[in-house]
Amino acid sequence: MDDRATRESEGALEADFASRLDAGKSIEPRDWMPERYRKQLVRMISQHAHSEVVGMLPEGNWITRAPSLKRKIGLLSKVEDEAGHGLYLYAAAETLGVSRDQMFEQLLAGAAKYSSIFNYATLTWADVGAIGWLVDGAAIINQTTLAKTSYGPYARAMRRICTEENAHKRQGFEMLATLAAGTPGQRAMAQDAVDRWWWPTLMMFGPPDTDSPNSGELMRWKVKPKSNDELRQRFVDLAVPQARAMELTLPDPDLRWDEENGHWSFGAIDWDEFWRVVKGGGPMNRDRLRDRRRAHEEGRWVREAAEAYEAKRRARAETSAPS
Ligand code: FAQ
Repeated sequence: MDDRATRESEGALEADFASRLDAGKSIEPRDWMPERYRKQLVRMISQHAHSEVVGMLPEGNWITRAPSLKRKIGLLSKVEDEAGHGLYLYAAAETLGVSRDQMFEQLLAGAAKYSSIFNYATLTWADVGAIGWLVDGAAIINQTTLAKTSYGPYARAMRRICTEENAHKRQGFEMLATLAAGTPGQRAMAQDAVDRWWWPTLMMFGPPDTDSPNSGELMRWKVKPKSNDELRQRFVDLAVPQARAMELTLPDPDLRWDEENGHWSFGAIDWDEFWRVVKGGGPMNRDRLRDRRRAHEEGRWVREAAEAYEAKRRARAETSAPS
């Protein structure tokens, strides 16, 4: 094919891609897509997968210290769900031509991003409740919109994940509400956890729209249905009445109901802190990577055993296949 014919056929493919998006149809792995669309999805889905897997660490720390059997079972199952979410998301990213090994390599080398929120320490049991209520609550707001994202495998993974995250959020709220209604010491512990997790949770939604280099492209391609600031505002609007229901305060003296626009207006976010954490300078960045590397090493025998089992199964299937 000469250059002109190639350009014309690429133009037709691009037009077809654009019309699929305009018609609200999903893009599937075998469909043609612009290289940049593929790259943006790999970036976003792999970061999301890493967030789920690194996100197991702060709460995982509390499994052996849960205050009762009931709480231990609830937490254990939440952390297991997060491993499953990582799995769905790595599988969705693999449909775009990147291997799971490549993604793990980038994470373990410290070259991949994951959510800033998981670089904060879980100091008390109440932090487990605050993560469920605030962090899972924020993740659901973001992920419910991503369930309508234009890339089919990502959208389907999101629908499944959102169902489970909803249960996590409710579990976290119930834990925190129980502490808030408990002894003065328990109540203080719940309030302290909310004071420490509130601002980092608002940062989870990413930089303000005016400083978000990827949003324009992602929204044009219907990968990201809503902007960072829109989702952050929606989260605040839902969280304020929930905090009030538990009689806990949110650590923002500027939080006010705005009659004019019908939203809660909130104070300035410390974006210097956000970028410090994203660039590796948060309180727990080094610990998280160290623990993730160790977990990967300790799981090596499981991966090797699974591969050996699969090789044996294939060899057996080949020898028993009719010739
Ligand atoms: N942390 O241009 P934008 C969970 C980076 S899942 C670190 O606005 P974009 C479940 C961003 O990557 C939580 N980095 O980027 C759970 C970009 O850098 P790059 C994870 C961040 O993609 C709960 C740069 O800043 N959820 O919590 C963050 O348009 C409890 C410029 O930003 C997802 O990943 C951040 N917070 O919007 C697990 C959802 N924010 O790559 C365990 C899917 C931004 O150009 C326990 N992702 N950056 O070098 C998204 O919706 C989007 O990617 C955003 C960022 C909203 C995160």
